[in-house]
Amino acid sequence: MLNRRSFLQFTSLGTASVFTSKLFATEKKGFRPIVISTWNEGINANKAAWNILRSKGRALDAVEAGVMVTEASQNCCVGLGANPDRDGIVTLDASIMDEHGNCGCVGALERIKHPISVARRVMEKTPHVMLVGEGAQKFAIAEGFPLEPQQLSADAERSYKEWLKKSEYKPVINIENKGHGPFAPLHLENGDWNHDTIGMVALDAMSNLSGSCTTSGMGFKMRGRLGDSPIIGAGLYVDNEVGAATATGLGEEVIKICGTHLVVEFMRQGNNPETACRKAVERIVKRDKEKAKNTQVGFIAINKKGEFGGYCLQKGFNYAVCYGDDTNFMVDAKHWF
Ligand code: SD4
Repeated sequence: MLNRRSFLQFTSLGTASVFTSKLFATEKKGFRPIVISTWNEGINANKAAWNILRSKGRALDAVEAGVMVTEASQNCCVGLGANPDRDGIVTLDASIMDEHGNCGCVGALERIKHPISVARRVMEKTPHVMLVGEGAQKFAIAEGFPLEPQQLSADAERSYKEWLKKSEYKPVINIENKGHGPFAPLHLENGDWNHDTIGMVALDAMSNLSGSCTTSGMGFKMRGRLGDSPIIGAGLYVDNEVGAATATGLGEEVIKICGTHLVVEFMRQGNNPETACRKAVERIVKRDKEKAKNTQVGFIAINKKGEFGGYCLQKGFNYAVCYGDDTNFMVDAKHWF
């Protein structure tokens, strides 16, 4: 069996994707601090989060700083460069949750670069949990967030024009790792375009958990549509006694089972993170197997010990795991079908 030292050497070679939380579950090893996040872009996001965690910073600060990297990136579909709704407007959703069970969310936010930070302000500065649309934008401006120009990125514009030819809404499985829109891949040459969502959960040196989730939602969605990402218990949930989970994929299916709350409750019952995620995936399958066969949903989770895991419906979902200066690697999640 690999000992921890040889495992770390192995992971630093960047070849650890064959390992899953099973390894940790069987070895009963956890890590603290630790941060995990969805899809390939999670690697860069984890780096920013790790900078905070490694110097004994708060998990909440780490999960905000981490996903801000993705929101600001020109090289992925999260944030203002992302695909628009079917009316051609980019609308962003985000949620954040801390170790005290405080949470803040924004939905259908337009022209603001960092929805995750607005979500945090909602949590910290208002008596509410969620602000949406015009009201969320008004609040952001009052808080000093600049209003960005209303214009599609060149890539989103190209995808949108392509989409308009058929105007057909059809989610594409693993679009996050395929390209920029339902007609992806458009930008796979350099492997850059691979997102419309990032979810991140972290455990800090003080043993506190937090999580964040930020998205442009499904490309070419109906105007006004919200997915799971800004909904506490669906796209994100944190219980500091137990663990934290976040979700990606077709938000409607996640909302219907209160996905991340369910994952955390499964961990509370003693399941390790991977098993908890698998059981939530199973719930989606049981509800509507035929639909599940053509849908992608992925969950990732960490528990209070720093054990981690993920599970998804279809092959192709991966997540980034970081618990050391040189230990930041991708894991291919196990899949149901
Ligand atoms: C949504 N769950 O809006 C998001 C989309 C997503 O990777 O996760 N894409 O339904």
